[in-house]
Amino acid sequence: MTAIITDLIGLQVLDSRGRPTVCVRMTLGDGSIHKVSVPSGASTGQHEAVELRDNGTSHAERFFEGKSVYQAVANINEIIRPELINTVPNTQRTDALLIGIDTTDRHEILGANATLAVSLVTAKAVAHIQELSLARFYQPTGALRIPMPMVNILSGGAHANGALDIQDVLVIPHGATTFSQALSWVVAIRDAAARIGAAQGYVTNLIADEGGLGIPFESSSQACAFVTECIEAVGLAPGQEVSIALDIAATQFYDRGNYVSRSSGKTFTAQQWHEQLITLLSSHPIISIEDPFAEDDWNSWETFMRLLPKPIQVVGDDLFTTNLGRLWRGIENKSANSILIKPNQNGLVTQTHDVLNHAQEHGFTTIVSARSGETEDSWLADLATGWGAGQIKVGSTHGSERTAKWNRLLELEATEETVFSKPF
Ligand code: 2PG
Ligand code: MG
Repeated sequence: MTAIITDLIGLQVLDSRGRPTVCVRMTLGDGSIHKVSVPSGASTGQHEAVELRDNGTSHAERFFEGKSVYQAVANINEIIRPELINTVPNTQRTDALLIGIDTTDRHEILGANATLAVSLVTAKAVAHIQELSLARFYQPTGALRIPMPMVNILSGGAHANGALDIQDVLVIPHGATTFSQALSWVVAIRDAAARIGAAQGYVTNLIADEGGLGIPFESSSQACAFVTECIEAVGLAPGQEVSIALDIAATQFYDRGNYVSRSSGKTFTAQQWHEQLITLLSSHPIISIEDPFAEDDWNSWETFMRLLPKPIQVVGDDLFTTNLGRLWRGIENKSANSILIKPNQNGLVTQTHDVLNHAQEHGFTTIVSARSGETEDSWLADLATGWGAGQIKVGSTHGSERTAKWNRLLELEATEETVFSKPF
């Protein structure tokens, strides 16, 4: 039988930060080989599925500062492999098997880095058997919807050693008519940021984890004004053709009810922080804001949604952690109107897809997202497209782990019947 799994091997590889991560290789009876590597976050939410690291266990060695993933790899090779060998790959069955082996909600025993790798490689293998790309496996017919990119220009927070309080200042090139045009605009803006920043006397060769510039502006407002200037400098119209998106990643600087700004040295109550954000939104061409409040500060999210000064996308990342239960709460209480979809926050492909579908059914926009620690793998681009996510967030245009995803989207656009998604 050519469609049978003849081998499954887990191994430890490195991510874009030089930290260990899980890779898995599945061989089928027809001799084909399918590989998946999984990403890893830095600004992780506490409700995410558990990324198994060897810290403090017998597997840990003195290298990799306890961050090795030998236990997760052993779980693939010793526990999962025997269950899958000589079976026909099937995504539903694999995910059910993984849930059966590890009944904890957050994949604490096997590790979400192990489960996601196996879950995804199964999807890749099934797509191969059907002679489809992963994107076409999820959407076999009709024009594929290439997602609108949300691209990092400036980085702060956990990705740039706190250069800014907020984590990302990004741009959305919503006036572009094709993905390749959108990407060319963003590359120009990113280059302009380096050029203009240097001319203004900033150090612009500090490249953050996701390829953005780690310029230590005094305030978020100054950073937004700078990005607006860069959009104008390349001849594009801020607000009409290209707008700003922010990832505040507020969980990172939340402390017992307060938001503590490192750059200004000020501590804000939730109410004061709300006012700061409203001023920011009213002063700049911002159309999307992610994690404006901390992951469990639900009340502040709900008040914020009720009092928005203009219609914008309010995205839950740490708030939802790609978890259906948390999404339900957010839908019922109108805590946000958009969700970031990160497969490794969830740990299983079928469940991640379910979360995305539920969000869309309830009028939420969906943004499929990479992590700050990435690999050269490009499956995310196929998932975002095949699932009709609408938007994709991959970091900046620098770094092969980022361009692998952009380049895959360029390939899909050049070789398939496609339409380019509008952001909302
Ligand atoms: C985020 C992601 C990607 P991390 O917060 O949205 O930018 O960061 O992977 O570190 O959680
Ligand atoms: Mg985020």
